[in-house]
Amino acid sequence: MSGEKKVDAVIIGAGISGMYQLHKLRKIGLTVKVYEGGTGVGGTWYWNRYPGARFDSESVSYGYSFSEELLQEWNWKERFSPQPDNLEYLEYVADKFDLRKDIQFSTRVTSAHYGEEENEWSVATDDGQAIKCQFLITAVGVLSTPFVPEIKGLNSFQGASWHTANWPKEHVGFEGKKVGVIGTGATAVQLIQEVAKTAGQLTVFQRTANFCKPLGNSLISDDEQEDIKKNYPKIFQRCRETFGSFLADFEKRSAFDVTPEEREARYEELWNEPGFGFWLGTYEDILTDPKANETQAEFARKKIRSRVNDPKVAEMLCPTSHPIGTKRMPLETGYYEVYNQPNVELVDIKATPIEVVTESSLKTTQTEYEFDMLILATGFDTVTGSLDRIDIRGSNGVSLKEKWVDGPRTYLGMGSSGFPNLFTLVGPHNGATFCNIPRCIEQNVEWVSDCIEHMTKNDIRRIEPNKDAEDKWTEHVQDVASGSLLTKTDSWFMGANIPGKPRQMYLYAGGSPLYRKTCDDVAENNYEGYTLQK
Ligand code: NA7
Repeated sequence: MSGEKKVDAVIIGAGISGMYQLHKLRKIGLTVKVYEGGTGVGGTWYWNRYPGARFDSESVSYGYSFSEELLQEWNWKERFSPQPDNLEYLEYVADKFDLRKDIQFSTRVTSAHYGEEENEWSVATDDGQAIKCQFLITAVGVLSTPFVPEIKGLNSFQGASWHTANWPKEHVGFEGKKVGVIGTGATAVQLIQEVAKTAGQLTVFQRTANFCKPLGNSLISDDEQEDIKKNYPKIFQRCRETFGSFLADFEKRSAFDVTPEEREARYEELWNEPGFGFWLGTYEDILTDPKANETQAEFARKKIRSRVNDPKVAEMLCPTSHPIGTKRMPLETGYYEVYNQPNVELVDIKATPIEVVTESSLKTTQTEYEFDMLILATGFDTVTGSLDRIDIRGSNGVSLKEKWVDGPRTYLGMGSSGFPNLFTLVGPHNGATFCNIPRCIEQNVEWVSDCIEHMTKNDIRRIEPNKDAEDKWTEHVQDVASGSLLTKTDSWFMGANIPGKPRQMYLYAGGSPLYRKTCDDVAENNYEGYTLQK
């Protein structure tokens, strides 16, 4: 290796968390180097350029809250902002805070090894460079390692083919094309609505039907813009108080505290309201009581049936295999109506599984479909995937991936014992993974920054989670989820979308306010559960 350098902190990733972490550490006076695999900033919004990609959080609740000036300068154009605007916003932030000068683009970190003697991390990158640092901060994202399932012959396909998270920068037109889409998760739902507008023929391969609800997007008027800018403190305060840091929050009553008529009326209201209210703003027992859950699930199925003309197709689109709300609910604009179009076909690949992909087609057990384009909207190796692809080794050369072979073990989702001075932003078991993500990213970044500032001010050189604190937190993460229906569903929350991945809860499901309080208490009690050394 050549050109070994040294900085106080290395940050891996220049998405929303890495960018803010860089800004904060610079303010404390640290020297920082950020490595980013893409050619620009933006993370999720850099990679996911597929047509239809947009926020499913309200734009006003999504942007950074740390700079009043930024809040007042930036105008969100749509209630749920589309990807090109989101990327433009993050590029604007990078310019405004002059972030790029400390970011090395088109570079991936391949390994990071901790050296006990010098209390330093040695970080290597795929351009053959090396750098040393005291603090290693992963800002690698939750949904950033695309998952491509093993489908026989997939590589032999000669037409255009991409995973949605590797969408090309150039314009992709669907006019008159025969397009296949595999998957019907939140990504596919956004994409399918767009492809169906112009494709000659669109065939959607669905394994599991999802509960989707209307997004309720609209343009933000000048008057609304003015109002939003006056109300940012209230908006962010609201986000600090709600379970998932969204604007919506659960009601403090059971679905059975009201009459069936009242319940239906409430579901109707939530269905028609923009955003996630129908998911995270419903009765408090929806995610714990199967009977309560079924009242809402059946309401959603009725909505689907009322929007899809062919009863057989409608039934294929009605989820029956999991409780409503136990997967991230895709938000849609005319998704169900797409299946009324003559150019769109839905294929149930549980009934007729995919057998093989050829140079120009996909064959199920029943039919062969010819395609010009085959799109994989098959999700991600979530939460741990992007950490696993880096060879991270702590004290005594122990590998993080190997330590986590039966599932992650963390303290607060921000670090792991045996890995001193490593902070995993939005890592496994972290409150930020089940959250309106930028809101919780800010909490993570601010907590880590305060911790590092505390260390520098007090000449503390090393911080490491204690094994018993880690054991307790890891157990707590599973306990919190165990009472809920979330654990009953095969979702990416449970790692169940990846063959062979240990099936357990990867997110902290205790809610943002409790997570925030726990982290604050730990810091106030002199970083309880950590060992700090001079
Ligand atoms: P998701 O939600 O993981 O969805 C992936 C989709 O791909 C889902 O419909 C899967 O079906 C399908 N899939 C996965 N593997 C296969 C195979 N082998 N064959 C057929 N179909 C398959 O990912 P998204 O990108 O949509 O959304 C991820 C998050 O991004 C979302 O939660 C939002 O937070 C934004 P399955 O349901 O597993 O049967």
